[in-house]
Parts: sequence; C-alpha cells; structure tokens
Amino acid sequence: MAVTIGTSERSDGSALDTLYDELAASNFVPVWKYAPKLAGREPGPKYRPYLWQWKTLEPFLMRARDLVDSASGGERRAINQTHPELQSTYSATHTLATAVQLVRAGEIAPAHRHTASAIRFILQGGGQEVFTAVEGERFRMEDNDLILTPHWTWHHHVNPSARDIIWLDGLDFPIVNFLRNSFFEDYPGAEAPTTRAQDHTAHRVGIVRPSWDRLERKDVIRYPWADTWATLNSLRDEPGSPYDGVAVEYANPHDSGPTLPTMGCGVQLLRGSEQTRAHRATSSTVYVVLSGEGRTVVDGEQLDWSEKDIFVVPPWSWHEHENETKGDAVLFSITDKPLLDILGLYREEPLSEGHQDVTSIFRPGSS
Ligand code: GTQ
Ligand code: FE2
Repeated sequence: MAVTIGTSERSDGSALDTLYDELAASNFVPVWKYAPKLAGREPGPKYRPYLWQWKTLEPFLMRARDLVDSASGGERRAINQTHPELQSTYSATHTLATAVQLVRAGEIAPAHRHTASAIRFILQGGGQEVFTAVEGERFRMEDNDLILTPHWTWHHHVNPSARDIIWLDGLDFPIVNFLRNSFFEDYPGAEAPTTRAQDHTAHRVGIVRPSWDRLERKDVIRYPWADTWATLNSLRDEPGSPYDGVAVEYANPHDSGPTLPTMGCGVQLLRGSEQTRAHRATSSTVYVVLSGEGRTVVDGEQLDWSEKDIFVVPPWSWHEHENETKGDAVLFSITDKPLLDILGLYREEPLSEGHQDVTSIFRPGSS
C-alpha cells in the first residue's frame, strides 16, 4: 500500500513501517517524512528573547575580580551571557556570544590569538596608559570606545592604571564552532611585541591617508566614542529610522562595509519618550544599554531595561523599543546581519499594525 507524499499519514500495511525501520537502521531518512525538519517554512528552531540585568552581573564580576587571577588562572576574567536555550553554544544568540571582562588595576591579560573574531565595547575605561594590543599596535580603551580584534590577530590587554577596567566582549565563536573552524594559540610570553607606532591605523582610516600604504581588512580599528557621539548627536533632529530611532552603524573603513564580516556594530539614540514601530528580521541582535531606561517588546514579551543591561532579540521576532524617560536612551548593538547579507539570506518586514500587544513581562533570571 502506498503513502501520499506530503502527508504524515501512515500506511495501514506493515511493509512501509518495516521500510522506515530498516532505513533508520542503515542511517537513512525518508525525505518525504522529514521534509519540514530538513527545510523549515519559517526560521527555527525558535528561542525566546532574554535579558541579563547589570545589577545581577556586577556583583558576580566583583567576586570574580577577587577570586580569579587573569594571568595565572583562566585566560580571561570574563563572564559570558549564556542564553538558557543556547547552552550548547555558550552564547547569547545562536551566532553571537558576549561576555563582560574585567582587568584589574596593574594587571595584564596575556597574549593569544584565535580564529574567532572579537569586538570590545568599553564600559569602564581608563586613561592614556590603558590599552589593548592587537597585532603589534596599542589601542587606548576609553569609555564607550569600540575596538575590533579581527580573527587570528595576536592580542593582550594591559591595565597599568590604578582603576579596574571593564568592557563588553562580542565574539563570533558560535559561527566559527558551527563551521568546525576553531584554532587557538597562546603567545609565548604575556605580551606580544609592539611593532607599530601609537595611532598607526588611526592615520590610515581617514580621508587623508598615506599614498603608499593601504589599510587591510585585518587592520584593527578603534572607533573613539567622541567621534561616534558627535555623529549621533548631530542627527538627533532628523526623523531617523521608524524601527530604530536615530541609528548609526560602525563601518569598516577598509571597504565601507560592515564592522566585521560576521558582526555588525551600531549605536542608536532613542530620544525622550520615543517609541519605535515593530518589525522583524532574520538576523539576531544583542543590545547593551549605554544610558536611559525603557522597554523592548519582543514577540509580545516586554523586556524592561536600564543602564548596562544586556538583552537579545532572536531571529524573525517582532520587536519595538520605547524610551520611557524624558532624556536620551542610548543602545549599543551587535548583529549577525553581515553574514546573512554575504549569503543573500537577509530578510526583514514591518508589522503592519505598527505595534504589538504586550502578552507577558520578562522576569530577569527566569528561563
Ligand atoms: O579578551 O581575548 O570574552 O579570547 C572570550 C575569549 C574574551 C579576549 C572573551 C577571549 C577574550
Ligand atoms: Fe581573545
């Protein structure tokens, strides 16, 4: 007896069941039965939005500060945001990982390199003497600076100041691990040598640049906050994006394309009481609240946020933001959109009603 392809109807004869059993025993799968699992109609498997509160994270970071030595203990004193539904990849979204790292006054986080790329967004920076060294060049780490660590570049972090420094790491290791392409190497010694002058790259990223020397993709870019804020602030009277408010992205000066091939970084300003319209996209995004208080509604679930909270919008999830204060709210974000663009997969669409109904309130610390 035959079975109709495209239905899950089983034959009443036992011959088909026997076929399924024998296929399974030989590690074959009948595509007519499993098609929706092989190629879903909508992005999946789905996972929920999530939020980590700074008020929960900070005390843990301070305990790690006292208990963990970054030079001899773990490689890095960093606390990773692991989504309860993504425990197998140790990540905030299925493609992006974040961690909050602390380097104590007087400490060095030793040099290494890996095929995963990283970005650092500085939450509590230091003065002139504090730096991350990448591929032989030193980059100052001041409040709200963004610094790239392209893949396979040697890097170490040095804090000779009297104050601890704290930043957000963004990493693409879920992608690299999915591709089974991870390599990691320790440098023989805590610090890799300095081979470039301070601001070597800074003098090659602008509209005036040396005629004999070109920037390369692997060159390390530091985006000083003063420049980013000046641009953002100058745009505050423009309409902005209906979905994101006044949003800017960090271009890679090498080709004016995305920040890195796997991670695009941006900052958005939600003006006093601004509420954006809902849309959804196939990318996933991690947000860090730089200032202000408000809420983001994701698939009907309301995430209330305040300064330094970290939250996730999963792929193909309706989302809209609201600044609930009279002053500015500023969000930094990392998205996997660049990778989807390379593959031609990226899609987005607006919610025709504009806004969602709130059906639940996210409780921090819950799974
Ligand atoms: O600072 O080099 O959060 O290699 C995870 C892996 C930070 C780093 C992390 C790393 C680093
Ligand atoms: Fe690293």
